[in-house]
Amino acid sequence: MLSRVLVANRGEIALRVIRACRELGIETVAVHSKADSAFPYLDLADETVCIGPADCAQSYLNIPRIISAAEVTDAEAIHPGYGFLAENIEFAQICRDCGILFIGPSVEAMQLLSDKVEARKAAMRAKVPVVPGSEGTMDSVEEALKLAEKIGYPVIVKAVAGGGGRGMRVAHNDISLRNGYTAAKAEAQAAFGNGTVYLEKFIEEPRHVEVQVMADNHGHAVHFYERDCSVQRRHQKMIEESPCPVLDQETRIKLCDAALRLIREAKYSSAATVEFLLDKNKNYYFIEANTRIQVEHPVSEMVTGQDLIKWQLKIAGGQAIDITQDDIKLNGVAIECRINAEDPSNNFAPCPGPIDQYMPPGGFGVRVDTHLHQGAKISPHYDSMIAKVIVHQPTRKEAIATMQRALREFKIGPIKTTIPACQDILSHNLFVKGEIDTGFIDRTF
Ligand code: MV4
Repeated sequence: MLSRVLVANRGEIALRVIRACRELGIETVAVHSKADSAFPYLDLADETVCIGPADCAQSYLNIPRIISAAEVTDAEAIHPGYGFLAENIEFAQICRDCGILFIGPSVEAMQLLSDKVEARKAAMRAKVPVVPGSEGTMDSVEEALKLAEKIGYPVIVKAVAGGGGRGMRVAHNDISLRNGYTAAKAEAQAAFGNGTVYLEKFIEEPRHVEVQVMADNHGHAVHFYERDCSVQRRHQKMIEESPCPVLDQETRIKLCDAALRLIREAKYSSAATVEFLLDKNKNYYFIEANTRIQVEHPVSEMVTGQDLIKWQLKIAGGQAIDITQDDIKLNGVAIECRINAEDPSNNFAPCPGPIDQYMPPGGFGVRVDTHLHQGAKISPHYDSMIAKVIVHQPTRKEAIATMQRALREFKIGPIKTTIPACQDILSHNLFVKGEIDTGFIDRTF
């Protein structure tokens, strides 16, 4: 077992990791910026280190400062949470070079899966269905045009290094493909320093379904079923749920087994998410894999009764996964709403500021993951997500009712939050029927 872990993150996920460490008897070091020094969750760690000013580049993204903090506090491992350095391969390599355990996959697995064409090739080797498209990269517009003719329009040009929907262009004919190819390359070069692109058939109005997996360093891998994350606004997830409301049990098992085959092919360890698109005919296609614990991991925890952060910590400490796939049962329905400090009536503009009023929900089936408290100040320097409300109930209908009840109780003021936007979605008849896809929000609201 690990003895001391540095938590290289802030806010709710830092608190989430600190809590899991406490329950496992692992000491924690919490790092924080000057803007975050008043947050009470820091007192729950065994030690705290101020690593710099509010600006992320000088604090939560500053590798030398975080490594130094780990060295002076004698932390043997670093949990990166999500965002910040969680998928930074250079950071994982530096941790390794410094003899600090990075709580995540190996550098080699990160390299393989962060390259979307390499990940696609690995999926093909593992007989995981991928979207019809290019074998490798598209090195000229002529090559793209030729392939588009073969697979048929519409197609989508994607950046090998892509993320957050950047470096992507949909094309419905040769002319828009010529333009899209050039635009995607330029955008990817500017955003990621890598203009390499590939081509896929464009799947229209898909659902976003992702499988939670966990693997250890002894060759064991298990899945924790799937999450449906189709409720997204401009590539930002708003509501996630498990299980996916439209999957039958047979397809579910095939999908989850496919995710496990990819994870084994990548010789993966720690937590991963394998993302798929699900089309109107319930065909699923692998699109990418995330090598971190994700924001929405609690919905998988609620439906399986498994603590995913504890598994990450145990696996990093060298323990084997000592449960079998049969021990992981899907129980009921969980839904998560992300609460952001944003104004839904002003195009979701960030709304930083002091929280004078704070009244969280509670009661049967309600979990709130947050670092908030009355008197907290929301800084403009960081992500606007300030809380997650997770509900767990036997059925989807009951889960929606519990979420409506919980959001009605949740009082945060005077800053604006996405609570009313989540309430609108939850009461929309298409959401209630589960008849949604990734375009639902942008079409409907
Ligand atoms: C796609 C697609 C349709 N067809 N690939 C968007 C971000 C990146 N993770 C992959 N994305 C998509 N890839 C093919 N071949 C549609 C999307 C997409 C999307 C995917 C998941 C969740 C929300 C989305 C919103 C718009 C487009």
